[in-house]
Amino acid sequence: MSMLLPLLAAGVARADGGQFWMPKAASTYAQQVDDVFYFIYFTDAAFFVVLMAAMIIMAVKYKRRSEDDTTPVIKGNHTLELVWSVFPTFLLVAMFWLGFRGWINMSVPPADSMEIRVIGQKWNWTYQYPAASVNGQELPGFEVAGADEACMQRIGDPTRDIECNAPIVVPAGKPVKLVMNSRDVLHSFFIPDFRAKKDVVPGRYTQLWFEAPEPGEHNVFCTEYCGDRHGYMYSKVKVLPQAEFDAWITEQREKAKASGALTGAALGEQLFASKGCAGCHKLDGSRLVGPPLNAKFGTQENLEGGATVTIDEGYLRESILVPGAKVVAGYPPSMPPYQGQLNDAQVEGLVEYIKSLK
Ligand code: HEC
Ligand SMILES: [Cu+2]
Repeated sequence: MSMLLPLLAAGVARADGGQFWMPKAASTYAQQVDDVFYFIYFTDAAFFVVLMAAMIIMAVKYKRRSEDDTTPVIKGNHTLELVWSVFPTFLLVAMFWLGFRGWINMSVPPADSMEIRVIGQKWNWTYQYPAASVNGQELPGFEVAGADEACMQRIGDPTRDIECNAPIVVPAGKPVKLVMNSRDVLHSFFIPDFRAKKDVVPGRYTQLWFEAPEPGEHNVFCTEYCGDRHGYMYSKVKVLPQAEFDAWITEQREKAKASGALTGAALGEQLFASKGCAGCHKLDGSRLVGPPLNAKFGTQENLEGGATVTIDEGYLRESILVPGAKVVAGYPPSMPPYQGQLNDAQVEGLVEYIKSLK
């Protein structure tokens, strides 16, 4: 009977509004993930009960009773074989269908998503918000640096509050797309309540999107073991009502403007001039030594050798660090590699700057 306990537990409510197996479902696609989980879970549970019962009944019923008990010769049963092949096929197709539907939904961010950059680093998260023009005023982007230094210094101190890391703040009822990369090793961004998880990889950009219909707070964990303080890569998603979010983000942008520190696209703009890019690339659509870089993001590029690529964050990064890897058709491979010349924050800034060019 104790075998059945976890099965019964599936219906037990938790304090956070979730159920025994799953925390509260707090994103638009979370229910679809749970549907697949519970469908597979109860299918397995039902088969488990039927199979174990059949095994026990048959073991008792057909036990060899005497020395001269003989085994009957059975030549197969087409009806039975068809039933046990066809019936599970339908179950598997249903599992595939539920899973595939949810997966497609999770993989494709809606076109009107708000974009936030997430940078993983031993051992905190950094969130970068884009610049915007508010009431005709140009306000810069800003960064919510993952960890409070003084707090992190006390790591290992048992009285320390674990919440050193600043939360990622997002609006309720609006799709948010995270464009993520790592500055060092593999990390993974996981929001259990949203059923959202994606690896955060050095040298590559990965995407994750979600929409949280209700305001609230949810845990963020790193789920890729990344060193001895991996467990401290803990943060929160703070979902605010749209109006509160707007007030928050404008305040942060105004602070960034007042402080004048360059991050993201603004840093990229400054580097574009200071690192010699402007000597070979124009931003008005015309050709210089290299191709113009405005209005390029998201378009297709023809490469030397006949291939084409979509210009995305990964391609831009590679074109800056190792230009020889993919050479644009009709241009000489004359761009110097910037690998080792620019740090990650600088490359990220240049990528954001090129993305922003119309
Ligand atoms: C000496 C000239 C030169 C300098 C300096 C230079 N580039 Fe380039 N760049 C080129 C040429 C030529 C190409 C096209 C051939 C190729 O793909 O390597 C190119 C290609 C690119 C591409 C791919 C463009 C596309 O349309 O696919 C990007 C992005 C880029 N450069 C960014 C930069 C950035 C950012 C800098 C400064 C950090 C820079 N470049 C500095 C000459 C230069
Ligand atoms: Cu990590």
